[in-house]
Amino acid sequence: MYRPSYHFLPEKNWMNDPNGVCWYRGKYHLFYQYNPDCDQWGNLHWGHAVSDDCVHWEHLPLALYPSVEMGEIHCFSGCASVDGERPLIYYTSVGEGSRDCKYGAQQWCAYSDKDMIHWTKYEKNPIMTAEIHDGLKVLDWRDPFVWKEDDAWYMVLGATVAEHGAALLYRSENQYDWEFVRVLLETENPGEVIWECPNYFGLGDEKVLVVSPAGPPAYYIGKETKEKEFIPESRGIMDHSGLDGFYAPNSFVDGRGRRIMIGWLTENGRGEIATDGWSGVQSVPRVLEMKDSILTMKPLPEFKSLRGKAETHQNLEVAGEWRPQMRGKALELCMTVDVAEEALDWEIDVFASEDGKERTAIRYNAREDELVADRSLSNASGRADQKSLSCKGTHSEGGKLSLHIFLDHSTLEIFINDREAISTRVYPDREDSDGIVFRTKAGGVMKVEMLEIYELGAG
Ligand code: DQQ
Repeated sequence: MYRPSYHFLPEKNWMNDPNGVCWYRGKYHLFYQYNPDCDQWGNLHWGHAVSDDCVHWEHLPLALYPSVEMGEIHCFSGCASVDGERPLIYYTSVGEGSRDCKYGAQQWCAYSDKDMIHWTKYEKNPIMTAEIHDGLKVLDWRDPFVWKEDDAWYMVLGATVAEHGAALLYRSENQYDWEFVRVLLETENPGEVIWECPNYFGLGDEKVLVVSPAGPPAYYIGKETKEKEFIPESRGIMDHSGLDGFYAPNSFVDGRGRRIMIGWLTENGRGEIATDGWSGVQSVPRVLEMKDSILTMKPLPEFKSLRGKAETHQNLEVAGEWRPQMRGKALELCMTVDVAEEALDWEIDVFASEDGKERTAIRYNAREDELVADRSLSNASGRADQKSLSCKGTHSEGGKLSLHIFLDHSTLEIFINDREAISTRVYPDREDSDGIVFRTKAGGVMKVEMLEIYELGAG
């Protein structure tokens, strides 16, 4: 009932962060944190899948197993580095006791032939231990992200430094021997005691640092000096969900030069609903672009290939309640709503049962220019998490709000004005919770300039 049909997920068991997402020899590769034993976090391996279009995936054998004989019990998150002589995986190796993830994490490497299927752990692992920081106390040190620049290789790692989330920068001439360069950036927000899964890349004329601070993934846009110092100029939220939805995103550049990002759609919203042999979903991949120092984020256009039956409307005026004909639990909705009029609140129910008892409301509060995903009735039995998620300030310049929404049984991803998103999980229990309802308060008229609804086939 809850299992998505067009999102990526393994056949069974636990999955969390996307790892080592990359484009190599004409194919998209997706690795991911995976527990082959059960549907709970633990015993972390790296799962692997391959795709021609980043939409339809083929499962491949597990890529990384913990080297138990070397004291490793988890292969934590990391990246793939595919522009050297042979493909490499960099990841964080975690063990027990003095090798635990808080104090004793190490950075390890593995290599493969061009097939990317058989991975061998590098003979001289670890490639880095925390001693590399020369006295600087670095805790929860993990999640390597590597890129090549000029004739050198660079890596950022996430950590806690002096109780602050931080991203640290390293350099290597040969991919295996690394030196610590500096703390690239520390959070200015005292609530963020950790930064996980940093991604650092150039986009347009800017540098972007994306971090997962055990909350909504954030990004900094800034400039870099010749000495590789990062000077942030602005900060934004990529997705207003974090551990309630979209977390630990990983990005790469594909053969068409696009920066594509995939994030883990967590299962935390289940509340009292037990998992049933599987857990975790990967998001619809997002294309990132920079326009006038503004980061934009759009769903990967290849997802259009999944579109089936369609319903379209133009210049629709909704007063009271209106239901499109289309129903379903695997749908895409694109719309532009006129939000120029100040006091007009409205909502769109998705996953809505015929009697309205089970529904997820996507609500617009006009005065605050706020979009809310209200999960209070998403599961009629009340067993799932009912917390609302919201985006305050939708950047609806020119009085137009554009929403691009993906529904897939228990996933909800709302792209807001191509700039940010609310992505989360909902667990509708009823067969008939497949309706859509547009609603305004009495006297209000919601002006929908354009609405397209598509059925989406399996990925
Ligand atoms: N998940 C991994 C860590 C990472 C965290 C462990 C983020 O490497 O920091 O499963 O979700």
